[in-house]
Amino acid sequence: MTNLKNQKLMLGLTTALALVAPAAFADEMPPETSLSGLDVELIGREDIYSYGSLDSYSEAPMLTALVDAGTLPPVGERLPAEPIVFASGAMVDGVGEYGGVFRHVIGGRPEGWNWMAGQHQGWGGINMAMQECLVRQGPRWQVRAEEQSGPLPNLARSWSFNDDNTELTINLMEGVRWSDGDPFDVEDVRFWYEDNVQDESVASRMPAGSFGDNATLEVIDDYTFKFVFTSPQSETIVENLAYIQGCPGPSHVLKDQHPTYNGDATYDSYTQSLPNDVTPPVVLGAWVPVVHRPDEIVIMRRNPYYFKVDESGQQLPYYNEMHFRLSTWGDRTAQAVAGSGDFSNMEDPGNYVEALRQSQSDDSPVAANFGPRVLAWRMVLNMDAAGAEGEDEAAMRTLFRETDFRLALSHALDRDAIGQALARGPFAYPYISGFATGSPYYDAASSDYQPFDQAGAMALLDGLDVIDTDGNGLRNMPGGGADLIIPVTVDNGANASTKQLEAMASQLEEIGVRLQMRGVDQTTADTVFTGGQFTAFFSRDNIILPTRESCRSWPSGPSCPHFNAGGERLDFEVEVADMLTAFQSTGDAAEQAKLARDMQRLVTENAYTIGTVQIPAALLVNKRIKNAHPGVPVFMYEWAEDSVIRERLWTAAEDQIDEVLPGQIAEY
Ligand code: BQZ
Repeated sequence: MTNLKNQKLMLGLTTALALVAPAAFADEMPPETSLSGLDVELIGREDIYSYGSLDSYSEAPMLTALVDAGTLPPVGERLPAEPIVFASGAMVDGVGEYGGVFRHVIGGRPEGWNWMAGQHQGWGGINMAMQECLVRQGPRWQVRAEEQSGPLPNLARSWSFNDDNTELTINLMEGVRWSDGDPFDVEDVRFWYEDNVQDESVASRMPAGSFGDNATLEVIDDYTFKFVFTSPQSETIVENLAYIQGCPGPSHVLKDQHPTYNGDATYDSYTQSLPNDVTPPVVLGAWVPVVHRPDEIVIMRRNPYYFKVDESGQQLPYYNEMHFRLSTWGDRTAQAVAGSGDFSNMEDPGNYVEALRQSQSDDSPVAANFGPRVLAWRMVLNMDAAGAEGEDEAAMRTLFRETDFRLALSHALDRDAIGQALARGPFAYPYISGFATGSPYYDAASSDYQPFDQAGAMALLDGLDVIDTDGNGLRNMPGGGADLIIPVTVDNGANASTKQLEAMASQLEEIGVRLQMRGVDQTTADTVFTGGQFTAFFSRDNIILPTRESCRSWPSGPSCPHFNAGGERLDFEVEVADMLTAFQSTGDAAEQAKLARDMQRLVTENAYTIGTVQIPAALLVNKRIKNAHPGVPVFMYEWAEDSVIRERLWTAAEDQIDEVLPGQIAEY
């Protein structure tokens, strides 16, 4: 996989491709202006962290007091024999000082702490602060191209395939403990996979049967297991074991709540068994939620059993406390620019110009660096006609299965106008479907562009007998049916989404198609989308890798994508599904790039989703935060909250923010 950050290489590749590859489509993508700036020194995988034992370990002074009081075992007994050791060479400000608070502001709200059952904790980095996953993707942004051999290890320390790549043996770290001191071991992984992922009644982030074409798990010993596949796989499949899919939960807490082990439990009671108003949950992450004041704040305290250290033997993280102020996504950027928050992914172009203006001043608490375009917006049409409730919905979904219908909607869009409605300036670029241009798999020459063409759009609808038979200005369903009014669900807290949907609606109205916006809160939007409970759905998605939250955009499993969950696959979808399987089963980067180009061609020429625009994003981190490496992308292999490696961040004593709960740890 070419390295994401090496824009010069990418630019060279793209130029080379443009010179060599013939124009594949009548309408090629327009030229793109990149806003990404920084050149960053790329390093090796082992230059970030490795596993090993050190001569001695130390801990945050507040923990020593608890050890002296007999509340905690000594740090050497709380750490694994060979913890993860972060290399100082990759820490721009070196090993850190303990203490203080890292201040997040987020727009989401904790749904509950049972992440294995699909509950989120409010997004914006809170999920990743609590969860640790088998492998890790975020820090890969800084790994040089020739070492991009797959995900980084984490709880899974190493893995290997058998001769014909049909078995993947995984070796777990030994001696890791949950935040309540309970040992992490293979039973946690088995419970995650067999009783959450593979149990169709659990809404896990990895749908049943979607991993390795329904792989089975075999336990070998307390720290070793293997997946057995029905067909050969490759390193790529291991990417699925990263956040958000591959993060085991505490089996010693949850098994008793699961219907398979408790006859009085239901799947609903299981999902709700770790309610957001009961703290602290048991976690593996660097910080533990100890206070949740609804709509106000989640306060997290360091996890005394966290299994990572710096090269001097200091147990991580450095911050004793992490805050998640429960506000809005726009306020996250406003507070970062004002200096009252420490972090923001700038992703609402509506506030880009003002945020950039303020961040340019010398005394600004933050600096803004743009990356490539990784945030893309699209409307998906539910094509699962068989799963529709009622004749009208079934008829609408049947119409959505017509490629000419989707192409008509795509051609009806003036994407330049939508981009400018979002934010004046050079930010927006057309998005059709498939990979965003910031993906290493994006290829402009393989992208069929649907330019603004109202006449062409109307001709396509006429050809489908979708015409205005009653003269009221709205086209009717084929055969003189009902007016064509498409309900579209959208997160009403996502300004950039609602703005674009309004622009899209007014443009489609011009060709006689009405969108009926259904605004819901973020948690409902997430549930509606992943449950396929919508006619149409508008959202922002960052389609960079076909192995991350793949069910949101690709036919990557029996009930994927969410917008054709149970439906019969369209012909091109069958081809894309086969390409995805081939993509996961080859370790050959050139073969993967070709498969990705073919997937991009199919999903764009068939308007699999109805894209609007894509934008670059900029990461804002307060200047008092040390080790926030310059150039961390908002999203590449994962969101910046993972890529910036928060367990390595620290603030000098004189700049630390006072803790709200000094000296405290989670009490179970
Ligand atoms: C980043 C991210 C970290 C989810 C969420 C949110 C959910 C989606 C998506 C983003 C938020 C922030 O994105 O917008 O900048 O901090 O959390 O997880 O959009 O509604 O379901 O996929 O990641």
